[in-house]
Amino acid sequence: MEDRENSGRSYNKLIYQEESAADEQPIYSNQEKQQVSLTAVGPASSFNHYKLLTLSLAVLAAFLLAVDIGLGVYYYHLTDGSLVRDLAGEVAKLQASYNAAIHRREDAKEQLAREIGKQAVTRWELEHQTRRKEDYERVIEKTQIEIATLKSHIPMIKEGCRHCSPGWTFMNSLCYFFPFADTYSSVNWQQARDHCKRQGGDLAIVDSREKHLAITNLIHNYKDPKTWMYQSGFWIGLRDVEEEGRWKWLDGTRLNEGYWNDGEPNNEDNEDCAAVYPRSNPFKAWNDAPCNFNLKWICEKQPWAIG
Ligand code: 2F8
Ligand code: CA
Repeated sequence: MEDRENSGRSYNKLIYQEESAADEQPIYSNQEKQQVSLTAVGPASSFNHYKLLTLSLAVLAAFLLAVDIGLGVYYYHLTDGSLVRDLAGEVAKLQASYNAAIHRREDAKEQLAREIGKQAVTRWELEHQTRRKEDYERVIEKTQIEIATLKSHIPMIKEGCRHCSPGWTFMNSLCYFFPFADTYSSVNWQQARDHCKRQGGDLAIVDSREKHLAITNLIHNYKDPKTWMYQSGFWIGLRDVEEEGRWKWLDGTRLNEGYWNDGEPNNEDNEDCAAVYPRSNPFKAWNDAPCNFNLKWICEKQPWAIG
């Protein structure tokens, strides 16, 4: 209580001093004033701080309000303004172009499937044509060999025309007949011999190397790789029918030099008749076969008088 009265007195004293400060001598020195001010800092200073705080809060509130209003305006523009409409339009356009792209992709897929199908057909056709081309090439190759062979026969035929019957070939001073044409079917040994005899000849007697090479050279081009080797033989006039293993030509002479394949003659199935086969090695061109087996044959006969 006493303190409060003291402080009140000090406060009145201070006011009084301020009022009379202009025309009176200073009662206190500066140092004393400072001491007075320090003793008077209490309630007045707190009041200023409150004012400052209030003012700051008011400014902050005003600022926040402004931000709030700004955000509201911005949000309005976003949600209700042209920006949103523009974005919605863009999204719709993007959706439309996406749909169109999907559609185009589906179309492209179908087109691709159609093209793949066409390509497969083209590939099959190409394979087919390639096979046909290979077939044709084989035929051409075979035909060219046949043409060459036939050309090589021309001199013999020309000569044969002077010395042999039509269809017979003149070789090594004798006339030979080869039933190469398909019109001649295969026959057994005796039927073959009968055919030759009807033409004024007999089955060929191949009793010299020259004759043998001329014959094998001629039949070589008639080798059919698709036919079993033992079906592409030609009967000749050689048998061991009288005595097994004692081979004799039709003119009664004994066989001197034979051109048997390896392991032949083997009389495998009562094989008493000899045949010549188109072989790459002409020195292994003979085989003994059953006389009732069907083969082609080779006839020979004397030419007309040479002169
Ligand atoms: O293996 C050789 C053998 O081959 C054929 O018989 C499987 C021949 N047969 C005919 O020509 C009919 C055999 O003569 C020949 O020895
Ligand atoms: Ca045999």
